[in-house]
Amino acid sequence: MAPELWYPITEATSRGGGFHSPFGGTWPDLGDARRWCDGMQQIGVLSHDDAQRFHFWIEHGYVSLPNAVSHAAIDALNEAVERMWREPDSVADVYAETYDGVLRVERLRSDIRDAPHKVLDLHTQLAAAEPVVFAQPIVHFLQRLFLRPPMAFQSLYFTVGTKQHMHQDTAYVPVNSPLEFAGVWIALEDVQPGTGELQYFDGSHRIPEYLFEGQYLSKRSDDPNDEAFLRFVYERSVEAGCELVKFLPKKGDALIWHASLVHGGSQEVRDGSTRRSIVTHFCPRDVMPGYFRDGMPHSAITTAAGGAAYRCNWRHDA
Ligand SMILES: O=C(O)CCC(=O)C(=O)O
Repeated sequence: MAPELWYPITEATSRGGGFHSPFGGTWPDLGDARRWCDGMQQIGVLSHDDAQRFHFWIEHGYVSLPNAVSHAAIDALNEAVERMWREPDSVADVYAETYDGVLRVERLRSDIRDAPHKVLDLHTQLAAAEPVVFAQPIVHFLQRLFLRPPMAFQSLYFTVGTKQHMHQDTAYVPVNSPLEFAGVWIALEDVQPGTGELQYFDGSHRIPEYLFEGQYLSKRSDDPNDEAFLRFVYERSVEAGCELVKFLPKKGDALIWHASLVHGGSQEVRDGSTRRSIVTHFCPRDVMPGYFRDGMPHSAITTAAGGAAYRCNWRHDA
């Protein structure tokens, strides 16, 4: 008689393991991510501390890395930025986004300093930004998140609080794999309450997705209307019971967040207060920022962090 080869699987180990989102993501976005995390620790791809951080990321949508960047590196960057404001022509290609009612991208000028602004892409323009943006603990985490080399592609330097509404970066930071990127926020001074501190909804990377035009995670850059999106992500985060957390880091601390984490700048900004910080978006080297699409001119991709990472930026002048 033929042996009975069929047997029922009563306790499936895998639950299918697909991504939470139809747009994919990084491995912690897999339904089975905790198994991957434990397995990668067992074979030495992740250390005990790495695995702890990823278990936290899977649930909360961010990690904080205390003392990720040395004070010496930050002082050098802050000094280089001061020099840049004094002599804007000494830096080849620095642009700032200004928003006095109308949003503009302009070549850096000293008078922009006193108006609301974000300085763009210092990660490619100032040598002093390299040891900050590509600090080892940050690159280490991103390599393990992407499981390939990270590439810095869009950075913003802030002197004062942004008062930016609570949002998900997916709307404004298009890449050709829409959930394969992360935001890295580095404190360039101790952040005090009342300075427009960064805030985020803990766990909001898992709220339902808002689709622009019924199909995209990112908003068209020529569409000024994002009110419905902003209301949606705020209300869904509150409904999901996500706690609103204010980030009060010390100089050198970093926060890395999931592309879908709802975050923004607190609206309370004391007159004259500063909150020096730099935010950089990173994707894997083989993923392309939106500005590489459709034949847009872009700057070259170059290696950083001794070959452990890459960088690129949008060529505003092209
Ligand atoms: O630093 C802030 O206040 C907000 C930054 C932010 O929301 C972003 O860069 O996406």
